[in-house]
Amino acid sequence: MATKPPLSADQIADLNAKHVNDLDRDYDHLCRQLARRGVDAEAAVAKVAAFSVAIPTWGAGRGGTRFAKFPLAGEPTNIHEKLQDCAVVQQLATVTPRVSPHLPWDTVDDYVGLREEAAELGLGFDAINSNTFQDQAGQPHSYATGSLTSSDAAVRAQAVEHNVECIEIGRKLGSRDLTVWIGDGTNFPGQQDLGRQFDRYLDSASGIYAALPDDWRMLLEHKMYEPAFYSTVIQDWGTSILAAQELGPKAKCLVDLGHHAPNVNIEQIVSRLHRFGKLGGFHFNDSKYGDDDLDSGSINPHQLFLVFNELIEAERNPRDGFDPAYMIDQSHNVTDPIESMLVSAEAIVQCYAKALLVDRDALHDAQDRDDVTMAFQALRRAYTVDVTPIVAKARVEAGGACDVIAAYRASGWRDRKAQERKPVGLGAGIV
Ligand code: PSV
Ligand code: MN
Repeated sequence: MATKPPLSADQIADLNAKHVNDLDRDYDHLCRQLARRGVDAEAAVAKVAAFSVAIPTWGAGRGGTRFAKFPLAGEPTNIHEKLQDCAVVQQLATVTPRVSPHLPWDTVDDYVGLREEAAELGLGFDAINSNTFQDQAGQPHSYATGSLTSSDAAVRAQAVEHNVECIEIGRKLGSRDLTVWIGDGTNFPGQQDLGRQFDRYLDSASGIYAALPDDWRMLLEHKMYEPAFYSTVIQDWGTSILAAQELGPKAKCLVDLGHHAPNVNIEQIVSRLHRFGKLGGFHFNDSKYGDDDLDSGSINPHQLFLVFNELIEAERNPRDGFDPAYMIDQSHNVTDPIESMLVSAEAIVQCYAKALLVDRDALHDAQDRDDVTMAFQALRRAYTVDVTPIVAKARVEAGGACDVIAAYRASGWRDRKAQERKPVGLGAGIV
């Protein structure tokens, strides 16, 4: 398995050659425009250069729905190939230096070796995601009745043990967060006692919490519904923060942007969680109806901007600390996953950059004077700026591509992999 970075720096520089003059001109023009408003574009470039978002190993493969998966020639079929594809994303986008693995999907015999392999590709490991939402071959007990909240103590013990094993593996990989999402819930009224089910969750989760190293966090991910369709145990941020408060300071809440009721004010949830020191992380994606799988910023980039606006407010007023784990969590059903991750990373950084351009003094001053129009204008003026040159400038200075999609397509990566990698079978994908 080749473990050097997939593309060479010269290749990327060659691909950039025809864009850099235009980029410099566009960037200078934007700097002058922003300077007239008293906004420092260079400061935004520096912040963007320091920003990063992890990418999910499972996002490197073609996803699917419960109906079908349509494989892509050359898509990765194991963790080693997934790491290579993630390395391509990082080389071109430069803001995705870590991958978030999912166990047991990414199980290997040698995790120390896997960490070295990733490091050679220029990657580290982010939060470990446990999986007790499906049965695995050879597992003694089924999760058909739930996992951490099952009425069967042996099932609960198995689910706790899996999470503890995830922590042990994560230590070898250099992670410091365990993300726990469970699909537990019910499909019928009366199927389970809603209160006792939550009690069982708290009891099992405290068993996992007890195994956390001192510098680790347990990120509790809520989701309104799916796979359970009548009730879900950890269904919203209210239940999530109650559980996190009960468990202790190392337990935080993770907000997956697609896991809320339609039209919920997610930016306000961000603010609330931060207020009580429980904002642990994000799964970025977008959603039109009830899904959680569309590409970040593809449906509602304004919401993403407003979320970043709250994150910047939180960073400026860190209270007991501000260190959320950012990760993309999407299912790429109809695109080349590398292209989706490149475009999504760019959309996320663009919304961050726009939020950086908000004139905070003007915003706070307008808020204090109850000047509604000017408060909204402070946000609108930043949102309408085309920040492409700021984002591209930071990326090119970090050795990445000016035009990420053009560079990726010119690299011929997927066609080469289609020749080398074994084909993927048909079947249902991740829902
Ligand atoms: C559940 O829908 C989720 O958002 C969780 O984060 C899972 O780990 C991930 O998707 C993959 O199924
Ligand atoms: Mn998620």
